[in-house]
Formats: sequence, structure tokens, C-alpha cells
Amino acid sequence: MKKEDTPMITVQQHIHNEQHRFPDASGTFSSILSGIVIASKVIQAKVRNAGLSDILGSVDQVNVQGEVQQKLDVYANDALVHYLSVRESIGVLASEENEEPIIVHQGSDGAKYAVVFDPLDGSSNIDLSIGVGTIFSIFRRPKGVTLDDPEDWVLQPGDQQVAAGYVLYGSSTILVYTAGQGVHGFTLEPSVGAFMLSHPNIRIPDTGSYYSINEAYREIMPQPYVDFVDGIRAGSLGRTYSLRFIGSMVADVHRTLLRGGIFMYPSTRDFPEGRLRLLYEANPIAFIVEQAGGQATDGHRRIMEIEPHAIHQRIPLMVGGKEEMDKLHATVAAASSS
Ligand code: AHM
Ligand code: MG
Repeated sequence: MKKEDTPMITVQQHIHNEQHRFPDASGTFSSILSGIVIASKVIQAKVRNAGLSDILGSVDQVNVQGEVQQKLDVYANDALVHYLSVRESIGVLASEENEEPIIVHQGSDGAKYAVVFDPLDGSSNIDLSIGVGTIFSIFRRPKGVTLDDPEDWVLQPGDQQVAAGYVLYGSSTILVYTAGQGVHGFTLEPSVGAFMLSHPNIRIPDTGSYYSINEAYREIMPQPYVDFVDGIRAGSLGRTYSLRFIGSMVADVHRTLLRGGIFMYPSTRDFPEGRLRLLYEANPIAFIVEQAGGQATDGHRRIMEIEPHAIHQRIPLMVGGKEEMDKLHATVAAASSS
């Protein structure tokens, strides 16, 4: 049989083998993931013909972060809430676009999981046909916590995530997820309408040749990050680097995962706590990057160990391969000890 005639592995088949991560409810993982898969197919269809329908531009409202909501932000959020809220195993949803967590299946004993998501990351790129993405993270309800305290379902450190992933609506649509058994990527085969395994067991290279940061902020970011960037530009890691910054974190991280290098969004004068959100941006990306053999920190601490105190909490985020991250941490540590 030629390679192209061999039946491909779908994401549903793949996650069937990951069921042991959800020992108390067989079929739960597939059910939650299939809600995300359906929502992402609906979102990608809208993204793909965005210029042809009345879905570009903003709506006349801001979200909890004070950011202008794009029509596609709202559409993507509605799709995820719609397809996830019918899953009986889910009790709480929390989204970048909703100030408070959403309670679903009130009173159902089967509701033991929470899903946290950024429905459409890279909003500033939506109208420009540049890649954007959906990011998600799944938690188990902590013992003793009820629906009277929906925030407690999701205010857990990243190392409590049972699964996390993203969907990148780029030149192709790719879903990347981890359930703690490595990182796997599935490309949407548009003629079949299914995500097929295309990137099994992704490993981030120990070193790469790209660095990714919004360098326009060099006057308003902490000096160690400027020093690190100047250092690698001057050859401190023994090779020539190129700069890539798309401004859609999912796309920048996806490239870093496959090609190596480093992505950084440190604190700035305008965002002293960092710009990216801990629960639905940094945590899921950290889980994926660590599972792929890389590192994810706020410059000092592992992202996955940080105790969250608010759903929309921001955090500085650095992710990358071993060599770049070690060099960054050495530069930051040297600055703090001098
Ligand atoms: P969003 O979730 O509202 O789209 O914001 C997050 C995005 C990231 O995708 C990206 O890394 C960052 O904002 C870009 O910020 P900036 O324009 O300050 O470089
Ligand atoms: Mg985002």
C-alpha cells in the first residue's frame, strides 16, 4: 500500500488511548475533546471565509480586560460555550471573553471537569488573514469544591491540568494537545473534515535559530531581556539568530515548538504584570512546551507552579528550548544578584 493509501489516525482514535487520564469516567476525555474539536471546526470555517461574510471588525463592546471585542472573538466564544456546555462531564467554563466563570449542568453529579479557554488568540490579526488560534486547558474539580464556588474549579496551578492544547488557524488548521503523554499534532484534512495525526510526539529542539519578542518595547521592558536579546544577536550562543514575531502567541509558540528558539513576552511599562493571561494562555502553553521537552517560565519560576489568584490574571511568559532558556535565566539571575 502506498503511504497516501494507508488509513490515517484521527484525533478521536488517538484520544481514545488517553482515557486512563480520566479514570473515574470512561469516555469523558473523548467527550470533552470532541466538543473542542467541533467548535474549532466551526470557528475555522468562519475564519477561512471571514472577508466574504459580515464577520470582520469589532462589536461595540469591550471585554473584561478593557479590550475591544472583535466579532470573531464573540463568535468563537459562543461556539465553544455552545458545544462544551452540552457535555455532562463539564461543570464550569471560563473564558477570556467572560468576566465570570459560566456554570453548566448545575447539580449534575457527572460534572467533574472545568474547561478554560482563550477562544481566539491574536485578535489584532483577525482582519488581516494572519494566523490566529484557540487555546484550552482542562482541570478536574478539586475535592470538596462545589458549584457554589465556580472560581475554585479553575484557580489551580498549571501542574494540575489534565490536558491542554491549541488550534492554530494558519496556512493549514492544526490541533496540538497533550494529556501528559507527550505532545501530538493533527492537521485538519478539509476534504474529509477530520483532524488527522500529522505530528506525532513533537519534541522541541534544544536550540534553534529564531527569537521572538516585540522588540519595539525594548525601552519599556526590564533590562535583562534587552541584554539577553543583544547578547544572542551578538553571537553569545554561537550562531546567527533571526527575529520572528507574528503577534499571535499561538502561531509564535507553534513555530518555537517545531523549530526551536525562544518566545518572550516579559512585563512592560504598560503591562507591569505581563500581557498574557496565566490560566488560558500561559498554563496550557507551558504544559505543552514542557511535555515537548522545553521550558516555560515567567523569567524566574516555572509557570506550572504558580498559584493563580484571579481568572484573568496576567503573567510574563517565556518559552523555548533548553539552550536559549538556560541563557535567559542566567542573564536574569546575574542581573538580580548584581
Ligand atoms: P489577545 O488574546 O487579546 O489576542 O492578546 C494576546 C496577544 C498574543 O497573541 C500576542 O503574543 C500578544 O497579544 C501581542 O501583543 P503586542 O501587540 O503587545 O505585541
Ligand atoms: Mg490571547
